[in-house]
Amino acid sequence: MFSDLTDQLDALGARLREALASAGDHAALEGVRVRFLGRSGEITQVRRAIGTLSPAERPAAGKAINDAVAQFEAELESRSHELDARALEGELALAIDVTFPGIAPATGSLHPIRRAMEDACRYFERHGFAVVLGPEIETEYYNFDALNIPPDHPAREGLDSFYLRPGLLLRTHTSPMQVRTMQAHPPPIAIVVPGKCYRRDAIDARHSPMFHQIEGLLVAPGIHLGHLKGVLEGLFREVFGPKQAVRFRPSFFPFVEPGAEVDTTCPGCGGEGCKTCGGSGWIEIGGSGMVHPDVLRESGYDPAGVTGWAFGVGIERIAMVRQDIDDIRVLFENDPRVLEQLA
Ligand code: 2NM
Repeated sequence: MFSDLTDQLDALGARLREALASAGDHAALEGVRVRFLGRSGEITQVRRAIGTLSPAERPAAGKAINDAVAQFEAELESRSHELDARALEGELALAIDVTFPGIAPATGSLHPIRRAMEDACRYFERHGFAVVLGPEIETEYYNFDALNIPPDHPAREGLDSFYLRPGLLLRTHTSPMQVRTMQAHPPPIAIVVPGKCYRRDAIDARHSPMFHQIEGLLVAPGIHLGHLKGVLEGLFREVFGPKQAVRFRPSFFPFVEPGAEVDTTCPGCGGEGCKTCGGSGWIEIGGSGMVHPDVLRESGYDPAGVTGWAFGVGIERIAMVRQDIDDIRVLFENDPRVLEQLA
């Protein structure tokens, strides 16, 4: 009887809904589909019952079953979406909360030595000097002979310089590259050579066996110390501030004549006198002079036709004065907390 069929479909629907509610994933859901709507599933048994109905009742019964199957399929589909949605929610719960405050990335910074070196190089490039780099391992010829440093000079001894073998050593200054550049290029020449230098000094607050220098060289007809003073004034204003002055004190270096130590206004006190400058108002920052005729000749230049000056400045000295550091070791220990503070 038709009403029996309706009851059967209703009962089937109720059991299907129960099964759907307890199917927790897609595999379980597929099991439910097979059990109720599969070829040998429960709905097939209901269809078989059509055979017991009168021919007049059969079309309506077929339609009722088909409608029920469509309804069941829709319920399966809806449960499937529900499971997807729940899975997505679970994933989102574990994912990034985009409304949470961000974590600032730890960014590095230039080391104070590198910064001082780049500031100095930038100044010279702006004024038409070429920045030249050279080897840290040099021959005795370029490091000493070509620079008019006599054979009996103490710097030549193994006690003061790092020799790899006789005739070959770690450069003690960057001047060797200046001679190399002069030998390779005719005058006029305007270069700076920044880089690492090595001397066999015991480590203390002011000395490190490896340190950095920037040396400058300007050779052309008519070049004199007045040009040097102006260029150095510009350099110190670039790295220390706008009010720097320059003072020369006569001194001796074998590769220049005359030679002079270079002082600049103490940036710590502006010249008033403080702990940084020992009360004098000046700090010693490098050496300089007119390139010795012997050095020009050895470089292939004619001292009768051109003159030139050269200077050397300690990069660590610049960095220490700028950052108010009183121990050079702070620059080489590379404690990240200190570097962060100096950034
Ligand atoms: C200094 C002091 C004085 C210097 C001389 C030369 C060269 F190669 F042209 F002869 N380069 N650098 C020089 C002169 C360096 O450093 C304290």
